[in-house]
Amino acid sequence: MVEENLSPADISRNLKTDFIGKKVIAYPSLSSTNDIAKSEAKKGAREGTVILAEEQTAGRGRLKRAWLSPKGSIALSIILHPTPAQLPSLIMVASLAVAHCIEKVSGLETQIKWPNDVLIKGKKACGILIESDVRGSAVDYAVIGIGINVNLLPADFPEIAATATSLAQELGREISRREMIRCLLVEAEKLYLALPEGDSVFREWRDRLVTLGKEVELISGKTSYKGVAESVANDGSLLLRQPDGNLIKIVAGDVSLRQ
Ligand code: BT5
Repeated sequence: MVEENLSPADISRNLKTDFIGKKVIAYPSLSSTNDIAKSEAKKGAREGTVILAEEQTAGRGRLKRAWLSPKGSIALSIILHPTPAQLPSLIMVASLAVAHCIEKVSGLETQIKWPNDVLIKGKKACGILIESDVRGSAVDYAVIGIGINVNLLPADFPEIAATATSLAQELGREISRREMIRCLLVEAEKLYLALPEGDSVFREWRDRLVTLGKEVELISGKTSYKGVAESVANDGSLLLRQPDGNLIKIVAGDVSLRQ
């Protein structure tokens, strides 16, 4: 392996951010960085605090699905205090930060798949889980959880071998997780701070979505929809043109692209 365990100082030293990553709490092993981030947020952790784990033993995806994050992955969570209006944009901030940094650090091309995956050559290299606590009309806190397959080989894990990839698998060599994490924190802050300035983050996210213009099958809750993924709204929901011509708006779901 290129690196041993990462220390908070490795991440924070001379980091070019104002608040994200100024405080990093690192663990060799954790159940889920999102769970610890949520409990730190409840205890009043300041905005930008990052929870990092070398491995997760109970990493979570959406809808209680498991997220595999053995040693060699990146598993981190960032605590933020967005406004209610910014909440739906956090998935855009996170996926663009990951796409920018994979491209910058490894030179690999990425695709963003609605709503929360970053792919390389059509396979999943990263998953993002945003969780928040909203009280009345105020957001108490939000947590952006990011898992990236960096220096692991999906072939070693039968559950994901067919659908996942990693940076090491695509490059044929390991890369620096430290460099990738530092890049992610800088990019995430830049994109987050750009949110109040207009819709540039939304437009870049929309334009990078590999899902748009394709025939898709979409499962949302217990319902399955077929149609063409026509566009996205600026709250992040997908606009699906059904075969009967109806356009429906879907807030969350799983998409598979049809051949
Ligand atoms: C996600 O859910 O993709 C969100 C994953 C978020 C993980 C981060 S790691 C830091 C933070 N702490 C946490 O506990 N979670 C966050 P979803 O779209 O529901 O996809 C889950 C599905 O992805 C699983 O059912 C598997 O099929 C697949 N999967 C699991 N582990 C994977 C991996 N390492 N690489 C690629 N695919 C994986």
